[in-house]
Amino acid sequence: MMDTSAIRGDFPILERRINGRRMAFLDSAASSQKPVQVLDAMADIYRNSYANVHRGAYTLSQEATEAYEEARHKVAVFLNAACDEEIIFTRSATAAMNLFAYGWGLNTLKPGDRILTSVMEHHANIVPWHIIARHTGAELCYMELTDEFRLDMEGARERFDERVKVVAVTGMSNVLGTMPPVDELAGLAHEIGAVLLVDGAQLVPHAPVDVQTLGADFLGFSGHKMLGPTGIGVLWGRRALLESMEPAEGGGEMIRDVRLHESDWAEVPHKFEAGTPPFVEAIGLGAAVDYLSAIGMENVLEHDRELTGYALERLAEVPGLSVQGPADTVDRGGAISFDLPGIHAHDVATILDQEGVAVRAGHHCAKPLLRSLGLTASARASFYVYNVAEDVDALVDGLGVARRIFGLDGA
Ligand code: 7TS
Repeated sequence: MMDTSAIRGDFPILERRINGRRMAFLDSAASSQKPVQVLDAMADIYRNSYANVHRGAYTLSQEATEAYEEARHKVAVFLNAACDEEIIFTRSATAAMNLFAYGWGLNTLKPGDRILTSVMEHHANIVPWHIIARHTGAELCYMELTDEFRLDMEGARERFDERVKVVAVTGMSNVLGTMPPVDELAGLAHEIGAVLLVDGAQLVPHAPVDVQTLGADFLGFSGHKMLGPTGIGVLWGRRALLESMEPAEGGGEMIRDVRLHESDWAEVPHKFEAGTPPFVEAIGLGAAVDYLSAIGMENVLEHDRELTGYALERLAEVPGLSVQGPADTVDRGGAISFDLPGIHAHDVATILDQEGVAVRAGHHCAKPLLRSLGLTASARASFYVYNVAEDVDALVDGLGVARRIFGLDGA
């Protein structure tokens, strides 16, 4: 199992006090904190080996290029990708999803085709499809949820027909914590000849992912939610599909030849990495992957599950509070959204901050989902490798303070 106190020692920011209190950082679903190993890896490049990649014949450029390609290899191994070329570095999960939507969707979809997604998606897996649907005449369709906040597979099955060309679904909801059955969705998608994109922004940081058994054809995620820096993300895709896909951006580094009126693309992955890539950030992500691999992703998942189970139990003690998400920890990650009737989520978050507890409040960039739940906002606590039971206790104590301030404690 995990040595949480040793892990906490690697995160300098956790020593901070907030409003005079021990900090309980419960917003890793928005962005995680960074261990010294990641900070040092990035500082080392800037201090000792910094020059643009894939250009110079000189030593610094060669060292930076080697470190960048080594980071690609680390990510490939982390995901068990068939080869390093299947790893496309992007700016973020959002950019990865947009790259797929523009590169694949814009050039493939036609009027009458369908894009199938779910109501629990983050805007990053909805809005690009609105744009692509507008450009191509394809139609966006949705899979719904059950009353237990799971994907309604019975209803979903009826949506799979020959009109569906792409299924784009989250691997784990950032609001509900729900982890839909990706393998089953992959089977359904492939039966009708559709491709499956998994939004792995929450899944990849929190669970072991083997792209050779996952069933997806494409997977997008961000570095900053998995201990890495901002400004780096990944689109993994099956090599043959990436080779047949058009680039979404043109510029330096992505070409084999450029003439006055046309150009030819470089091989994957470079075809999709126009311009100077965020290579220092990629190297930081490589260090984050090393860190997570040393812990073991099975252990990360188990740790999240234990904390989630404990938090669900403790939150049930708060009168009136309702959790939006599965009530148990089966196929459920550590993002727990809740509503405390009588107190707006932003007030909850502000009072919790006074108590040193950081949670997110709002629509979580999932407005269609919040609307379907009859909410405009909720508060959300989310966990990662450095969280401990004491953080959950601080959250529950803080909610007691909020209830007292708002006169909800029955006094
Ligand atoms: N998909 C999911 C499921 C997400 O949770 C997020 C970010 C994204 C895509 C987009 O990732 P980005 O790195 O490109 O921004 N989710 C959140 C969140 O829940 N709170 O802040 C960001």
